[in-house]
Amino acid sequence: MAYRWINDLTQANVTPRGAWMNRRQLIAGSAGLGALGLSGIAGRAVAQDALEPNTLEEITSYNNFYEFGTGKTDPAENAGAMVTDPWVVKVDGLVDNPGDYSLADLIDGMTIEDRIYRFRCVEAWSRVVPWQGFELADLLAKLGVQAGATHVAFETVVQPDNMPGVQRQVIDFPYVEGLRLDEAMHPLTIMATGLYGEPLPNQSGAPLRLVVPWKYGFKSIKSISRISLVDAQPATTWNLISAEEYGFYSNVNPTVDHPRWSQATERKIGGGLFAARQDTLMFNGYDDVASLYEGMDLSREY
Ligand SMILES: Nc1nc2c(c(=O)[nH]1)N[C@H]1C(S)=C(S)[C@@H](COP(=O)(O)O)O[C@H]1N2
Ligand SMILES: [Mo]
Repeated sequence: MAYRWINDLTQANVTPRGAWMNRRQLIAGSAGLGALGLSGIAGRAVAQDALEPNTLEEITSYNNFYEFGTGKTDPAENAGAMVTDPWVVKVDGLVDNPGDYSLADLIDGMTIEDRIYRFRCVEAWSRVVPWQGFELADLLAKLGVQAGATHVAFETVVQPDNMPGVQRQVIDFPYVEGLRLDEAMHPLTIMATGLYGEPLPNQSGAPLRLVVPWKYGFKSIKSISRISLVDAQPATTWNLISAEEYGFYSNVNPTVDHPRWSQATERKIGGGLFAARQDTLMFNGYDDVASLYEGMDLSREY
């Protein structure tokens, strides 16, 4: 599998020394990247100092993954039971190459990249995550999107025996999510396969999850087992649960409050209980996507 460094498209970002050394080893170990690539990375590492990734521990010990329970530590405690190998992803709908793909066949030909992204949960906590993954647009090109497709729908695997939240039916499963096709094709939208240079831990959505950094975290559906190209806006889990609170778009927007709390600020995980809250940014700082929503009233289409 190819491995290349792609700078976060819209954010100045930092690669902390430890992670950078790790990345340098990863890249040095892959084919096709010479001294030029390494010096390019070094240049960026010096120049950028805006995003401070959370630790692996912070990213994997405080999670939302209701299949394993509603508590923040339930996923870390329970997700180990999920079977992620073998893994099958059903691809169906308006697509040239439908089928039941093994994970390896699905991601064959994709280029795995590093993407350090902000992540903002609708509950007003946030963090910064060094993902590995590939652009969803590349996968859609490989699958062959047919004329008439307007949206992409996703489903999470259901393994009742291995998922206590499914057994207790804490919400309806499977967890479902979706994007408009232009959102899905945007280069910031990735399918993550790893973080900190290791395969995704189960609680983070192994072996394959969506990451849409300008939207609230619940759009970033975990442990994907089905991808469908469809011709209408698909149902999405949190919108089904409470449409007034959770819209289909769910773009991060500090000016549109949740009915029960403000979205103007956020608490960065790992900052400690008394750390200052930070301002939430429109589109979580990814202004590049604003053109996708031109002409829309984002207070109505939240
Ligand atoms: N299948 C599934 N995907 C899910 C969820 C879930 O409960 N089930 N929770 C969502 C929510 S609310 C958030 S904030 C993110 C959390 O991702 P993280 O635990 O890796 O930070 O996953 C999202 N994806
Ligand atoms: Mo969330």
